[in-house]
This record gives sequence, structure tokens and C-alpha cells, in this order.
Amino acid sequence: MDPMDRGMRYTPGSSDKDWDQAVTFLPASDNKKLEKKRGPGKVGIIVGLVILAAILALIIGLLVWHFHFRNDLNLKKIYTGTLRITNQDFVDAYENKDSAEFQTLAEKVMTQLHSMYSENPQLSKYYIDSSVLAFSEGSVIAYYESEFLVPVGQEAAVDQAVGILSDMYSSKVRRGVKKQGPLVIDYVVSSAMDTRLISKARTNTKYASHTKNTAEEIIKSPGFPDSPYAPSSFVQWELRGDPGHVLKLSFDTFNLEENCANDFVRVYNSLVAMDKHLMAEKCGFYSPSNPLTFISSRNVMLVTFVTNEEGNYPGFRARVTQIDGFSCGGKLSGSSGSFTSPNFPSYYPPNTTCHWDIEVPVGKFIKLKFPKFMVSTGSQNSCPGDYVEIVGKSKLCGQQPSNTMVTVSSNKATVVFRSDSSQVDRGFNATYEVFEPTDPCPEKFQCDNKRCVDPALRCDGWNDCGDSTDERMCNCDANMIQCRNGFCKPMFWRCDGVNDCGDDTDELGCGCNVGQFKCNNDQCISEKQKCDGNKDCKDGSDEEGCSRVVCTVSTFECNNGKCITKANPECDGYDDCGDGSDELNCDCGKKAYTKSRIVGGQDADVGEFPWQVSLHIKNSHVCGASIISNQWLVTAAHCVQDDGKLKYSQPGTWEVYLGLHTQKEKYKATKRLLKQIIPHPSYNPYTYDYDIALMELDSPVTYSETIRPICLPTSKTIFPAGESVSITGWGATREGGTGATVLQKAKVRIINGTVCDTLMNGQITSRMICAGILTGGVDACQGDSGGPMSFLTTDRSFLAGVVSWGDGCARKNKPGIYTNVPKFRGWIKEKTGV
Ligand code: 4AZ
Repeated sequence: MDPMDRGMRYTPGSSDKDWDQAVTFLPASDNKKLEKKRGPGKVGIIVGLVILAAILALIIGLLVWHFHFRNDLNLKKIYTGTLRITNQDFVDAYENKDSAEFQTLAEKVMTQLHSMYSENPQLSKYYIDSSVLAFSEGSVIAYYESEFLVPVGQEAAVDQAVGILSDMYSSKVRRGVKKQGPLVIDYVVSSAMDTRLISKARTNTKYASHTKNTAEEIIKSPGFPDSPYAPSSFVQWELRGDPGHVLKLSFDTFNLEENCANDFVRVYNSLVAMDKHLMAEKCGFYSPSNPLTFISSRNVMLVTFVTNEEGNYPGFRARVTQIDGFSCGGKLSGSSGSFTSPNFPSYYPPNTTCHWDIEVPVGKFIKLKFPKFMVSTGSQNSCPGDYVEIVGKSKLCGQQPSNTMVTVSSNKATVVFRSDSSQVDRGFNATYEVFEPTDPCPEKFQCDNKRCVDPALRCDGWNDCGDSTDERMCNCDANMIQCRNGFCKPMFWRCDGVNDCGDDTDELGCGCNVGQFKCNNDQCISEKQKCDGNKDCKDGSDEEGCSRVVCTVSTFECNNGKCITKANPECDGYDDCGDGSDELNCDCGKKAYTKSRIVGGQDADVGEFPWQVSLHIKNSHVCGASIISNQWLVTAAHCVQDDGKLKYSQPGTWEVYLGLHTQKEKYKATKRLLKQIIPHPSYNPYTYDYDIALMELDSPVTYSETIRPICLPTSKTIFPAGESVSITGWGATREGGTGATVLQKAKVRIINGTVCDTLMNGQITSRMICAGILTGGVDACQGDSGGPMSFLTTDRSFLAGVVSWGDGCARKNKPGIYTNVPKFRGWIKEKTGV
């Protein structure tokens, strides 16, 4: 703006005086004109003064508003912390916040915090207040919260100043710290509180308990088990044990929303919610067979439970006990042995160090194997937090592949496990064995990664080493594909649409399309022309093995008595029998949409598996099932076995969701209750043999685009090894992990029963069928049980199997085990009429 427009001419500033002088000496050609102009000058002075006064008032007003009322330019920051007072002894009254003893010591702590902050210019400027939340033993540990009002943009500087304050008290750099009051403090740790815990419009509840001796406390989300937890709530449990003990927190039920940004449980190794002592944040679903258990490193623990505005999940329940402690480390000798992280396979405690000294006979070397390894985060090159160190050899952290190996070229090895103050994980189990320095893999093939594998596994098409060295430089048998990259793959994988070689060799020159038959001379003819009595292939291979023979177990018997040797002729769209009987009852196995957790899977499309059912108990998914008619489902018998008070065998326990896609949108699905459950009478809960059950809906469903039955195979249907099948479910997306929200799908291959029986140590019966990806990574998992293994023919899907069991999930050489549905065709017919 031009200064003249603002009346600045009238401000008694030096520059204006100069200007006035210049006017005085201006030669006047017409005095009248000049006089006339002086009149408005006086008025102007008055107007200008008024405007000036108004501007000044405005500026003052703005300043007052800015510094007094505009708190949004300042940010409320809460720092939680813990400090140790060494010149005080703990008294029981410190557990009670209302006691005079608590109040007196809390006052002293607050005064001392105030003087600590006032020594730092960054902190003194913005400090508001502190409050002491709790004390615990050792000598006395105080847990506090300090509030600062920090100008926007200064947060990082304040975070840093708080960090420096903690460092000043850490034992390494403690010299130089002055005594600020009557309390001698040798340790301060403090950090900004997660903003998600600073409750806004939430209901706030706090519980405190002290577990004594062998007693056990129960903590549970509000409403559990009768109703889902409430939205917008913040609940805290301050848990204590007796001095000299540690606390064990075991969740027997854990079913929260999948997304931790919405609802979560946090477990702290402290009595105050500070990230530096956060053991774990959990959400989603954990199966009771894979329980969550945490151990603190001292006699305190804090559990916080936060929910957002939407909440419709059952919640959790946990037991709190105190234990004397945990042992770890020690001396190990002998030519083999094993050890684990404390509390394995559940979460190890924080602030823990364990040493194992292994000594084997002189002259031998040591081979260490880690079947399972989950040690917080980090990579092998940088293990800033928790780690396992094979001293002088390597440091491991993060998630390592199953059976990670480390060899030590000595008869002595020291293994150290260290966990820091935050973020715990499930830990590891380890075995060691000796080997001769001259022969690291006696009678075995040595992989480049030092693993030893059975020589029979060399060049078998599977990556048994983990680094593929067992599949390099192979001279393949005649029944194997010789890939250009040197790998051998089973011949039946040729032209199956999957790049098994990795360099596409197995998929080259595969001319025939879906619905075509490939003759032995590579000619492609229509599938319909196979076994039609005409030699359509020039080499006649389409009519080979088609003779009409006496019906056997491996042939299909038509209503007119004919025996069809073609594999799986039923419902394939061709009238193989001539009387249509192989194409009867085929209103099944078709998805409505032509367009098109499981471990290693991906989200299914809506309506892609319309026979998939989600079986719920108390609002949470427990098992899968398949629709076989408008009133009957097939599931696994192990899903409907009573477990103590849980009456899984009772129809009233279950809610059935048909046409469900995402667990978050149950309202879009069709819900039914059950009229009856028929588990197979021969089901064996120890071996999982005959793992099949039928469920009758309380009322029939109407088929729709998302609800349709899957076809049942005949008792003679064969699902050949090597064929690809789809597995689907809302189960865990990794072993020990949480269930999926959106229906997951994955492709696996049928595995030869004999091979599978060997891999599964003789546990496979004829009522089981195996499928998987033997290199690992793709499989059904907890929560997928009872769901379908769907075998897709040219145009429809058959229920080949029911998800039953496995050795973990997606492990190498451990296929998933499914109930072999053709074996139960007669029983299903007898019980359901379907
Ligand atoms: C289960 O517990 C389960 N990897 C289902 C399938 C498999 C493992 C476990 C197969 O429901």
C-alpha cells in the first residue's frame, strides 16, 4: 500500500518532517490554490490520528489474542517417564495413590522434575506441570507424566532436550549431573507419549491389581464375553506382582479389529505408557491354539486398550500370574542338544541377556540350526535391538528362514541372546550337533548355504537347500523337464501355465488352449474328440486307453451301465455316457461372475468362491465351510469338537455367514443358524482321521451371485498329483499370525500321497489328501479349517478337500492336509441326500 494512502504523512517521523519542509519551499504559482489545499490537511491530521489509534488498538488486540488465546499455535505434549530414586525405600503405601506417603513422595518428585526442567532452557520455557502416576520397588521407581505446551515447529527440539535429560542420567554419562533436591536420582528415561493414547472424546477407565503368590487375576475387555467391546474407549490395567517376581500375561482369547490404527492392545514393561518400554502392540485375531503370552522383566506391567469410534469385536481376556522369574542360558555339552529363548514359543521378556556355552568333544565342529527364529525387527547386517549372537561368527535378528544354519569351526561356541527394553517377539528354538571338520555333511549333499540335504532330494525339482544349490547343474531323468537354467522339474508341470523352471522352459511350445486335448505328437484337438471313437490325432493318441471295459474303482459307471475310463467325466460338460447320467446334478461349482488367509495368497474377488462359508462364534470367524446344497454345508469335524466349556458341537453355538467377502461387512452377507451338526462318527481327534462334518442350516438359502454350491466329486473321482487346486479362507496369513479380513485365495498343487506320507512322518491316511507348495510360502493356516480345497475343471469347481491340518503353515516340505472328500461321497449322500 502507498504510505500516503495510510496517512503516514501525518506521522511525526523524521522522514515526514523532511517531506513537510520540501512542501514549504515549493515555488507557488497560485497561492489561492495552495491555501485551498491546506484546509483538508488539518482534517487529514485528525483523521490520520484516529486511524493510527485504531491501528495501534488492532495491533495490541492481535498481540493479546495471539499470546493469550491462540493455544492452537502451541501443542500440548505429554512426556511419560520413569526415574529411580536411590535414597528412598519402598513402602506398601506407595501402591495407594491416596495415601499420605504417596502424596508426599509424589510432591518431592514433581518438585525435582520441575528443577530438572528449569535447568534446560528448551524445557523450562514450555513446561506446564507433572504428575506422578505410580511407584514400584527398586529402590523406588517413579512413573510420571510431564506436560509441555510447545510452539508448533519446536516439538523436535523439545523431544531432543528430553532425550538429553535422560542421557544425562544414564549411567554412562552421569558425571556432571547436579543434585536438584532431596531425592537422589540415578536414572531417568522419558519420551513423548503416543498421541493415540492421549484420549480425546473417549471414556477413560483405569484398573490396578496386585497379583500375590500363586493367585491369578483376570483382565478382560469391557463387556467380554457377553458383548463386543465399546467404541471410543481407553482402558488401562496397572499390574503388579511381589518384589523379586515377574508378571506373566496370557491371553486366552484375543479377537480385535484387524487394523491396529483403529483398535489395539499395548503391553508395557512399566507402569506408565512409554514407547521405550513398549513390549508389543497387538490387534486382530489370535487363535487359542497359538496363544499370546508376555513376560515382564520386573514385577510390573501396564496393559492399555484403545478403541476408535467403531467397535464390533469380541475383545480379549487374559490371565495375570506372577512367576519367580525365568531361566535362560547355561552350559551345554554332548554331541547334540537344544535350547530356546525364554518363554518360547511365546514372547520373550525385554531387558534380558542369556549366554549358552556349548562345548563338544575336542576335534569336532559345531553346527547350529534355528528351526524358528523371530527376534524383533532388524536385518542380519544391523541388529540395533534384540539379537542372537554366535560369538565370533555372526549376529542374527528379525525373522530368519526356518532352519537357518550357522557352523562354528571349533569345538566351543558361545551363543548370546539379548533383548532390549522394548518390542519383544516369539524368539527362537535352536539345536546343535557336531560334525567332522573333514565331512560337514556325512552321507548328505552340502548346499552352498551349508545345509545338508538328503542326496535323494538333489535334482528332484524342489528347492530343498533354500538357496537352490541342490537343483543346479542337474542331468535330468527322462521323466523330468530339463530347464535351460539347469533345473529339473517334474514332467507333469510342463505346459500347466506355471513358470516352474523360472526361465519359462517348461512353458515353451505349449500350443493347446483350454478345452483342447494335446496329442502325443503335439497336435491340439478339441477335448470332446478324445475317446469319441474317431482317431482325431494323427498318431491316434486321443483314442488310447478309451476302451469300454468292465467298471472298476477307477472308472465312472453310467446309469446305462457303461464304464467310462476318462478321468473325472462327471459334470465336465460332455455326455460321456450317452445317456447324460455323467452330467446329472451339475447345478454346482460355477461362479456367477465370469470375471474374475491363507498364507501366500491374495484377496479373492467378490463371488469368486460363492460356496465359501464363514462360521462364526460370538461375532468372530472360527472356521470355514462349503455350501453343497441350499440347506447343507460341509466342514471339518475338528471345528465342531467341544473344548471344555465351549460347546462347538452344539448347533446353537454357531452363526453361519454365506456370501461373505470381507469380515468387516457381515451385514452384506446372508446369515443362518444351524439345525443340526453331524460330525463323522469315526473322527479321531488325535490323528485328524475322518475330519469331516455336515451342518444343516435352519432354513434354506436362495442362491445368488455370491451364494452357490460347489460340486461334490463322486467316490471314484481322482484328483491327480501335480494338479493345481484353489484354497480359500479367512484364516491366518502367516503361521502364528492373525486372520484375514478379506477372503484370501491361493493356488497349491496336489501332492502324491506316498510322498506326502514320508514328508509328514507316516501320519497320512487314505482319508487325507495333501496339497501345497513344497518350497514353502503358500498354504492354509489356522482359521481356514473346514473350508474348501476347490478343484476347477474346464468350467466348474469340485470340492476336492476340506482344510484339516498341517505341520505349521507354509513350511518347506510340509504340505497342507485336507480331508479327502471322494472318500466320503457315500456318507454325505446317506446323511444329507445331496
Ligand atoms: C488350523 O489350525 C490349520 N497348514 C489349518 C491348516 C493348516 C494348519 C493349521 C495347514 O486350522
